[in-house]
Amino acid sequence: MSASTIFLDRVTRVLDSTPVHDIHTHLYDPAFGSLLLYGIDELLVYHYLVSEGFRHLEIPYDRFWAAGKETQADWIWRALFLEHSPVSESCRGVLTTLHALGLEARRQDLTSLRRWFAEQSPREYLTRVLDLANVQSICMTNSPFDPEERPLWDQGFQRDPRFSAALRIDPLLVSWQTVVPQLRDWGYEVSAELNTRTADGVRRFLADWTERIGSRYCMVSLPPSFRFPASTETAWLIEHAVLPHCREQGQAIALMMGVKRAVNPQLRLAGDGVGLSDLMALQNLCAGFPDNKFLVTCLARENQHELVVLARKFRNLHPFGCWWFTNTPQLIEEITRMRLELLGTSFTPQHSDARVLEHVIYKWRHSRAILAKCLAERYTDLERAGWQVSEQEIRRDCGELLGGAFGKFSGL
Ligand code: RAT
Ligand code: ZN
Repeated sequence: MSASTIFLDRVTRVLDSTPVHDIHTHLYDPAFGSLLLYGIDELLVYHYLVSEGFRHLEIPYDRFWAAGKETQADWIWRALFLEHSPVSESCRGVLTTLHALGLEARRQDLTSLRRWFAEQSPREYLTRVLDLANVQSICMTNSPFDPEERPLWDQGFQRDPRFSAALRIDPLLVSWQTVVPQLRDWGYEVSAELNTRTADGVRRFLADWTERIGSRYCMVSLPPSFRFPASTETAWLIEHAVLPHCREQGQAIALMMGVKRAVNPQLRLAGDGVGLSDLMALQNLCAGFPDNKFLVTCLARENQHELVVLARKFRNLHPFGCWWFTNTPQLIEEITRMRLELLGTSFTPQHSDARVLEHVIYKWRHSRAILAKCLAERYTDLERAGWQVSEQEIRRDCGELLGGAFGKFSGL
């Protein structure tokens, strides 16, 4: 057996047995009831599959959205799995998931698959799925502006310790004018005018929600047009409210850069696109605010190298994840290799972005396999350079990559 094959086996074993902290998902604590999505229909109407389904579907968008979830799932199943081979990453994900659950996609029709999921007892099923994915903790995406989740936070509930919270503030930063009346309604003294009182009001809002939900970090997704410094509401609010709030809390701000929302609004959630970000803005933030910590992922492939180089210059910058359109085997491998070669293990290679519970199974299986390959390559090269890598060192490195480095950086 070649040195690289031996390492691949060793690293695969360690990675598979190291529980991961999934630092960004769209899953919910089971207390949120129907907001925690699971089952075959949810898997099939995942927006990654919807956009692929419409490559083949000839029905009008309106008809698709007016149909029930089962009908939508039937259409997608037929278009992407029966009439064409399911070779895309999102389709393969459904198959990996069913296979891991012991279900045979070819033999069972959707009716029998639906029956199987309906028979699962939700609490035990949650544990089974997390075990299959070897996920130790799930970080949610929690928005005070979401009318579906807000009432439960207001009311309070018994938390599942496996689920932590992250405060998502997109509307605050990207559509300030629409948020002002809402904040005022909730008792915060803000005005459309950007002044000290407004900054104080926003900071109070952020502090209240950080406490209410036990948020670990603040988070925002930004369009390619984001600039900093700039005479925009977004830049002003970041500088005068969000960054001081994060410093006060000792927390990081997560910036997800490069999403073009609603490129095709007819596709709804599936209609967002990608654009090149100006990472000069990130450089200015990292240099101008050394006491703030920036967790950053970029959506454009073309931004990945600059992001990694910036992280070499600024220790208050931590790259994370292969986000959304970069969450495909080819790009995960390219990005992960680049990060390992330029940053060692001081980054977080992946998050699942799961929207449906079972997503954690395939996203982590696929990503762990690629990470194993990239890491084994690095160890093989180290041995060629005369450096023996011990089992304990492999464990340490895998622990850092699957959440340890993130925890240290974020002060958790
Ligand atoms: O990956 C996704 O599911 C996207 O729709 C987005 O939610 C993205 O991850 C985000 O957090 O904005
Ligand atoms: Zn997300």
